[in-house]
Amino acid sequence: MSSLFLFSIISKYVYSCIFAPMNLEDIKTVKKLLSTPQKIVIVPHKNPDGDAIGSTVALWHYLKNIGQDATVVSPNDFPDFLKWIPGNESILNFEKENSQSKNKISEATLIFTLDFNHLSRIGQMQDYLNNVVAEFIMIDHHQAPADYAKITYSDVSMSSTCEMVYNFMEYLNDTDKITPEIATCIYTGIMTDTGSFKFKSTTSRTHRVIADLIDKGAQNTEIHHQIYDTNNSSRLKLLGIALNNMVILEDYNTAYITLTQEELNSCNYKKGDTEGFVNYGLTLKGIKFAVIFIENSEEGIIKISFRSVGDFSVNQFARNHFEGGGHDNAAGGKSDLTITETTERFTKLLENYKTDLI
Ligand SMILES: [Mn+2]
Repeated sequence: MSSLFLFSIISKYVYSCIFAPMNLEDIKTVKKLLSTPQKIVIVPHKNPDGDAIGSTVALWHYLKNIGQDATVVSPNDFPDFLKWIPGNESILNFEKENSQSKNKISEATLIFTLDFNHLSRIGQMQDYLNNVVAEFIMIDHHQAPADYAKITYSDVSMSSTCEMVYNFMEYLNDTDKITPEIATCIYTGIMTDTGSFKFKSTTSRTHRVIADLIDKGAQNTEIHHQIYDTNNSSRLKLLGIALNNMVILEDYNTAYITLTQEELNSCNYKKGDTEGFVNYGLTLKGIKFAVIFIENSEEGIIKISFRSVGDFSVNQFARNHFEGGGHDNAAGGKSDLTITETTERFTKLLENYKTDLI
């Protein structure tokens, strides 16, 4: 056997492991499930972002339109900058509409979990989902999926769960059922998860999907405006504090930002206000690793976001040191130490990564 031939077999195998479209058997199973009336609950992760809300609400529209009984139940509230998404008003908040949410979950025959792959990502809701009879369908692009779903559509090469929801509808031969509302939801999630189509996960296919969504009624300029032009003076003031606090560690091509609870309070902090702050570190020339540490007195922890450019895997870094994880270039984590102790520990850890970062 020639080595070239062997190489082509191995690379095909590796390719099929990394890039994982839904297999035919799973597509058949989904078609069969959706050909009979189901009671469906769709769940995003806790503290849902644009991709989590976009994908769950897009799927909700689609399932309703094909005659299914469907409800989105979110583990908690979602940020104001998403509160214009068509259909967002139908989302049940598990924390605030607890008994209604529990009823929907206990009656469910089918549960979709979107944009996460481990039930620990849904907080208190986990206890209820562990004990249901419903079958699970997971659609997600994070690494290391857990094994709780009957159907696992997991593909870490995907830009977003929203792009996967588009694929999901394509697998079911239903892209002609994409309404302007669905197109808007999917567009929003792809846009927010790709940093407006600039992250490495953005492929030519992503752009083809986006083009089709515009053809199907997504108002792209309006969506950008709704998501990004929502600053108020207190959020801009908070950004000012964050940038002022930025520490640049040139030896490690790393920049980090800290925000204490007191600083947040001084700017009337609301959930979502610090969205995107971490990315400012990466706009510095030469910086490969950017981090933000945000104190949360209520939970008694420091919440951490990690971003990188290039090969440095923040997913691994967050998993190894800060009880978190995510993607290669974007991940989250937490620390039980004080904010000063946390940044000290972080800076010390960097010594072990010097060769990866220079
Ligand atoms: Mn996502």
